[in-house]
Amino acid sequence: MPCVSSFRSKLVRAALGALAGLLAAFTALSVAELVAGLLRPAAGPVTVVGGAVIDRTPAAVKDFAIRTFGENDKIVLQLGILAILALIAIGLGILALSHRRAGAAGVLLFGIVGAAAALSRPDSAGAGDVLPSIIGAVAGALVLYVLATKAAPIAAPDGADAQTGPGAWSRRGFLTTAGATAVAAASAGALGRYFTGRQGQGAVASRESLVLPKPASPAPAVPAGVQLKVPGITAFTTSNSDFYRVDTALTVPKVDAGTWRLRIHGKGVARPRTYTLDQLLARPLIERDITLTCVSNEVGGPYIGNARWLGVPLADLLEEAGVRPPSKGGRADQLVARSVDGMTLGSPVEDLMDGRDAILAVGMNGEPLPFDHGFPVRMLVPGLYGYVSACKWIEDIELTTFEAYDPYWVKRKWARKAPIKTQARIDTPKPFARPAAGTVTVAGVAWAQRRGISRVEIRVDDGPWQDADLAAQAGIDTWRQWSYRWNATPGGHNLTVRATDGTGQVQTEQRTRTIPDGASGWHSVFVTVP
Ligand SMILES: Nc1nc2c(c(=O)[nH]1)N[C@H]1C(S)=C(S)[C@@H](COP(=O)(O)O)O[C@H]1N2
Ligand SMILES: [Mo]
Repeated sequence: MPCVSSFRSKLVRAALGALAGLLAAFTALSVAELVAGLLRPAAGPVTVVGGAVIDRTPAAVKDFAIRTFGENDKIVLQLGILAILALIAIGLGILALSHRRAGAAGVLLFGIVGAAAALSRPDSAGAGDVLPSIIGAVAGALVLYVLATKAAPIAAPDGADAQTGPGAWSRRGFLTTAGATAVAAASAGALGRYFTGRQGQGAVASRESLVLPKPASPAPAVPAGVQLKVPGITAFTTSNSDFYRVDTALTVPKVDAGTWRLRIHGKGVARPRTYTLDQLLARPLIERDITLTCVSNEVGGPYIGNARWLGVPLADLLEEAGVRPPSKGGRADQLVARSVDGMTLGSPVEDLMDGRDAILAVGMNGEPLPFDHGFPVRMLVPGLYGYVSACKWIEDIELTTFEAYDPYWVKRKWARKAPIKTQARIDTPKPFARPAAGTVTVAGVAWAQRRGISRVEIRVDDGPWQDADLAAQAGIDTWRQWSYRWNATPGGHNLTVRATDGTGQVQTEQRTRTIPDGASGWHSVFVTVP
């Protein structure tokens, strides 16, 4: 049966090629991980290619990714990159069976793509960053060449099914080499992860040994009534582990507090300075409850959290540096904060010096900042969305103008200035809940940082707006809880909420997208009362 046999030999060929290609890719990535672990974990190929993809993703696609995958967006991206690599590897492996050199060259080409991505990253540490991708690719290319050589006699049409003779021998040879390669690559990967972990240990130790000083100006006592006793309502203070995380970092920067420095310089800075962490901690610290919100938060969305932050008043440092706000003749109207991973965020100097509690935070809910949230120091400005203010892992502050420089997200079509919009969210009942008829407590949070919340209203279906009960207000920079006792009648109902800020401005009904400066519109929830 010549047909079956040729089909089988084709299948064997494809399987051998696929295996060789996948092993080559596995080797390339593992060796790259080892080299990156020794040099700089952030220069690993999946990290740099992922980072380069994030940098080049159009705003709308990114918004879609955040909306669809939420905080898993980075994992989805990395799995996507690995899946594409695997497909290409299989193709190159099959190609290599007939064209060894071409297959190996294909693997090398990917090394060059990785190297180019590494150099294009804003946090690139220079030419050394190409090494993980290049050395990994060379190892992968060698593996593919050798495996293709070993596979050639088996894959040859006549050798494929031989149970004895040269075919069997070469099959054994191929499988032995393949197995040894898999073991070696896995070991290289494990060693790489070990070195990566070791690189972060200094940072972990510096965080564990950090003792936060007592604030010179403690946060005002939180009024007892800020937290309503309604099941299902969001906690007034978000714990560090529950706090949302939004950033572009594929590997969370692990910064050693001992070697960390913050530089302040630029236009109108009469006295540029560089601070150590100890120098910042020796200054009078303030502690404040501040609600941080992401501009990518949809109406009713989860990207908001409230914490007790401890830090240095930013305006003090700016004044010491000789910076004046534009209204007092200052030459710089934009402050650009830069992080160790090359992210840039720009805030209006006027806002930072208008008396609000803009801080360089070192503490979050009584602990040093978690690595995910910017250890050792991050910026935080009440009233501004995170992308124009809340720089994590900050290391550089440059005074400049909006005219002269567009930071990361502004280059990607988000607004230059983005004060937080008034919003209200229904936390309970959840969408499509089936509460029993009778009294149902509708409750949630509302926020309008810097303005505060003066009123929250609920509307059932097309009925009249009814006042909700407001919890105590901790301050104008935090969210405020509210609740409404609804007499639920059987049927489907739409519950809508709207807030009024402290200036008397009613939250707009007009729905907008998150791009370019934050979503607006009323949140509503549909429930069915059985
Ligand atoms: N270095 C760095 N800082 C950053 C970002 C980032 O991507 N990199 N994202 C910003 C955005 S968009 C927001 S909303 C806040 C989120 O802070 P969190 O992750 O601590 O909640 O961090 C801001 N600071
Ligand atoms: Mo954000």
